[in-house]
Amino acid sequence: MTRIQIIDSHTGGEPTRTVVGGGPDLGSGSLAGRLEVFREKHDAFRRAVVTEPRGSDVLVGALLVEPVDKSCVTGVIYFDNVTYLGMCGHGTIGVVSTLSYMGRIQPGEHRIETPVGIVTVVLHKDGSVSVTNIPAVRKAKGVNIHCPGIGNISGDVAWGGNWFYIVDQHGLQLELGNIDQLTSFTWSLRQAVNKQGFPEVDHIVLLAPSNVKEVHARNYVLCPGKAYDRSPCGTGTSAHLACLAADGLLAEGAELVVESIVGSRFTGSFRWADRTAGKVIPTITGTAFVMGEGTLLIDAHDPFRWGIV
Ligand code: PYC
Repeated sequence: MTRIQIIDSHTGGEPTRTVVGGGPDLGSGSLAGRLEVFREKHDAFRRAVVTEPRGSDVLVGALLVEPVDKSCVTGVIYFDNVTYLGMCGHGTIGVVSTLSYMGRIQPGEHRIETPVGIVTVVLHKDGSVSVTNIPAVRKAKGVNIHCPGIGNISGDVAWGGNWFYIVDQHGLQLELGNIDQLTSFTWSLRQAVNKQGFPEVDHIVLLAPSNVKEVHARNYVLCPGKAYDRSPCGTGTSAHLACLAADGLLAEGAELVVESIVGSRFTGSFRWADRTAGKVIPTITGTAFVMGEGTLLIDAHDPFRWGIV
């Protein structure tokens, strides 16, 4: 029997399963290198942790690893039901709350190493967490896509730790009751964006105004494996901030409050990293709650021990 120690949390409704023990040996290379070892040699471990029958399409995994940079409290590699993520905002907030629950960190500032760079986090005394992300940037503005069955759509392609196509003119109601329609719309859009010059895009963001006065935008975010983000998506909000900054629609240091399709909120802001290149350093604040801990058991006789493939 193989044993994997996990702690489950959710950030604004979006779950993170942090692997705190029993993970595969990925060596001692860079985190980007170790992510590739994970992908090439231990993909069954990813499936066992986050996919059915132990997990579900919405679950994001976070494998804690030794950081290369010893000023970091941990290294972490994120993964979901189909792939690996360079960074994950809701996941980082979940990891910080998990480390706090484990007694590994106290309120204050800490550094966490990810495959795409080091992020700085602040665990606030009230339990909320601010993540200062790696630089975000808009790659292309007003990218016109022809989507079969939908028509022509225009959106921005931006990086916030993952790649996003961000659309605000879509004519859809961002309501939980419309999840099937939103998912099929964004899934078609993703195929079209990928075929029409942007193969790197693996998340789609739909934006709309919110009904709540203090909230600046509501979003629906499609993740790589077709699940939708229950949180407002930290890397998606980072990419959104890069677009607003590039268009001069949000000032450096001003707050952007974004709500997810389930009504949970992140507050974001940015500072310029390189104004000429349009690069910003986003900070995202949200709250996670630890909701379970345990040991996953991998029984050598179980035909579905590595997930249903
Ligand atoms: O919060 O960055 C995020 C995220 C990515 C995928 C799901 N959540």
